[in-house]
Amino acid sequence: MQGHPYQPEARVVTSTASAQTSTASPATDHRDGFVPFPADLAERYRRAGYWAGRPLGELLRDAARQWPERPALLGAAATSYAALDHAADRMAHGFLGLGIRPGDRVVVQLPNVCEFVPVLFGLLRAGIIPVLALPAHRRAEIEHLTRLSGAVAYIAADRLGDFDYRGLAAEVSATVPPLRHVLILGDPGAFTDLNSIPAEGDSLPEVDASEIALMLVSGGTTGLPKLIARTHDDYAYNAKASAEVCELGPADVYLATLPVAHNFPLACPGVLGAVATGGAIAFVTDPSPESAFAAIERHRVTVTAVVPPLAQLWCAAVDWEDADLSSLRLLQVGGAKLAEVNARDVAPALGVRLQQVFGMAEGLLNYTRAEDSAELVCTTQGRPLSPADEVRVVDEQGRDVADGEEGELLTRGPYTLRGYYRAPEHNSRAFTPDGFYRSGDLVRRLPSGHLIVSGRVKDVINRGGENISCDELEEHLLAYPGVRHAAAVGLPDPALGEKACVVLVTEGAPPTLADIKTFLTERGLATYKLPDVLRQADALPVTAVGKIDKKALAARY
Ligand code: OOB
Repeated sequence: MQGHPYQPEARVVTSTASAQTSTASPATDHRDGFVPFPADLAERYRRAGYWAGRPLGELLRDAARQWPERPALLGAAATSYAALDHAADRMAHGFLGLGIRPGDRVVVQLPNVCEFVPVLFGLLRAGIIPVLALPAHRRAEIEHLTRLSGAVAYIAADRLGDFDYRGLAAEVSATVPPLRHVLILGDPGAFTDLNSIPAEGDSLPEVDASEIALMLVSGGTTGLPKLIARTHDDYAYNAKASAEVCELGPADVYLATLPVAHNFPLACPGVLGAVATGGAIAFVTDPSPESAFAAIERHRVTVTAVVPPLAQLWCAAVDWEDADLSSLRLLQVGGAKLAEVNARDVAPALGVRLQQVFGMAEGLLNYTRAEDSAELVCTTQGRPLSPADEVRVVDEQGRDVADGEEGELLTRGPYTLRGYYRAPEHNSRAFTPDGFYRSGDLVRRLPSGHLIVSGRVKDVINRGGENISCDELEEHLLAYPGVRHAAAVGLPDPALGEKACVVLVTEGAPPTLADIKTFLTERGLATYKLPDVLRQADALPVTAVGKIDKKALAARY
């Protein structure tokens, strides 16, 4: 198919694979374009016990065996682990009964609702690969993710707020023919009711733990969003080791406050960490203090994860919201840099322990620990989760710098990807020849191993924890009539950390910010990528090599 953004090629694509070409038909085998862990390292991770060789679906099986009567999901009513286990099996049979096969990809775009959990485990148990889209994604992203993954089905809720996902489903299924099934949670309209699919079957397929379990969407790269294929082995380790660091257990109640398709609330330790340790899980679709505090009080929530702007808002809100937050023992904050002054507020304002988390969907996770001093917790973004995480901090020439000096963070380890899915050309730049992922983050490392995030070299705006690829935004802006040059830059913002500013060089009458927002929305771009500020310029500053000088540009405004 023409214009496919990936190269369907050999079964195993190395990180230095050649340039992209398009061929007559898209690859349908899920392993085409997957970059596996090298065999020797995989063996080492297995032997050291990081990889248990058990598929993710078994996490729930084990929990149901160990704690059948304990609450797993806290919705309008509680669902026990035994009931959740059963519901996940029914889902798995239902998907297979529709003709979706193991290895097929399914785009899942559900809000933070309890039903997400049986859907996820149903897919995992059937060996079907969920591609986890964010509720905020719109036509541009969903169409791209569907094509890139070669998805055969799309699962969404009927609506969230004032957005109707059935309209989006209609558009995407019209333009991406391999999409054969649209399953809707709620009122299905013209589509299939997710809860009506046949749900009986004799047996489920054997799932190989070294295979792809699910795909996460990367926010932090150039151009269109990339897919991160996580294996059962690596993701189970990610969730279990994170649960251990956070001392999660059966008495815990985890609240999914951030969108659950995101790695942080999903597996750091999040929903999967809670399942692995028999804890209960509650969800909110609205993270405002009003709604989240009510959920914390009602469900006696003990742990949750937020982005820095939300942490700030929650700290302020204790002055006007009188909910009982006494059950909360741990507040994880990450996704963007938490300023030290705001970090110092958390414990006294909310009466919880703060944990800073510096992570990425690509893998590496850093956590501050329970035993760390208040100083470390408030001034660093934590240290690597695993003893097998390899972290290098390098200068522009790729040479390791001394502790305390700033450099780019490179990493490799038992749960860090070895290449983006179906992106050989990008992979040749995003990884070193020996397989280290170039994070694009600038850090300083302390002798204790703790990292302080000090900036970034990648062209991304981190808008309150949501990463916006400048390339992607600029590409859309250049399609606006009369726009000759476009540049997106992050500007400091007290609430968001950074806000998105676009600078345009135009012919004729310049558009307003509202014009640009309408235009981008019509092009199907997710709302969190819409600019906050628009500036007009006669020309854009360029560097010595002729690239747009983003630093100079940001300094101008
Ligand atoms: C998390 O994952 P992503 O994939 O949405 O974003 C990753 C990027 C990082 O490379 C870094 O640039 C930034 O977001 N970031 C932070 C940070 N946490 C993430 N920058 C400064 N301080 C932090 N604490 O954002 C994510 C995934 C798992 C756990 C937590 C966060």
